[in-house]
Amino acid sequence: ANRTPLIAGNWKLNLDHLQAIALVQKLAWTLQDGKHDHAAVEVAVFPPFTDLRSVQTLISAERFELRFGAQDVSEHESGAHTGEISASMLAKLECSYVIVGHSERRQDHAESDAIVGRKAAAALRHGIVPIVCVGETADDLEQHGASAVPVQQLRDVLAELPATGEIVVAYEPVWAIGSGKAATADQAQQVCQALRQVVAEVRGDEAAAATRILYGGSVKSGNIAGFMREPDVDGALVGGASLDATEFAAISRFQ
Ligand code: G2H
Repeated sequence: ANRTPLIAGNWKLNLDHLQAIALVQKLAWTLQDGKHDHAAVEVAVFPPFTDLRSVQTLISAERFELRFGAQDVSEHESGAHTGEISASMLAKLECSYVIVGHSERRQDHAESDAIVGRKAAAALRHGIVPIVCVGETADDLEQHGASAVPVQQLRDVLAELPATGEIVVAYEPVWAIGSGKAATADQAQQVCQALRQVVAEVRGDEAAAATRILYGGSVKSGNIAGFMREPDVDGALVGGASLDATEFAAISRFQ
């Protein structure tokens, strides 16, 4: 299948505003210096909400080919939901993507698969591609093996979605997040293959062949090549290593 790889940088709760702008600029220049082919490998950054307007202004003024998105979105369209940011707000900021169901949201904010699914549905209603995160904890891994929990999470999220509309899936084993202990390429492939099978069951073979499935969890320049060699791994969701322009650019060229 000819799926365009996606390298997504999830900044989480990091950097102040000026650092955010500086990072986008340095990343864009580093990619340009390396003659990065954005049509061949998509690169996207996910700053905190408060940086999105400036990031959008910089990217459009400089005609950078970088994509960007938000780290979360409300399931609601508008109304009495203090502190929430809607998908229509993100669409007006020209966000291409939004991350939903990151394990840190699931853990810290008790987000269920139903909530994650409704957030993804809200994104789709406004033309934003949701990056749906799934993954097992160390306990899940011990009790059920690697794929059972992420497979069930994805089934439950897809149940909330219309049958069509582009989504990206991110497999992030919770035990590999920020721990420096990434899954092996082979482990990632096993689970990503199982997740593609779920997409095939729910949305059909054609959609499954077109859907990008990312691996996330302690990805860095030293291990990205191994993941990208796997047939069902179509890119990476990168946390810590996305905060350094040189390192993230290296990941974007798979080395
Ligand atoms: C997983 C990942 C980014 P890190 O959370 O989503 O973070 O690369 O720091 O493990």
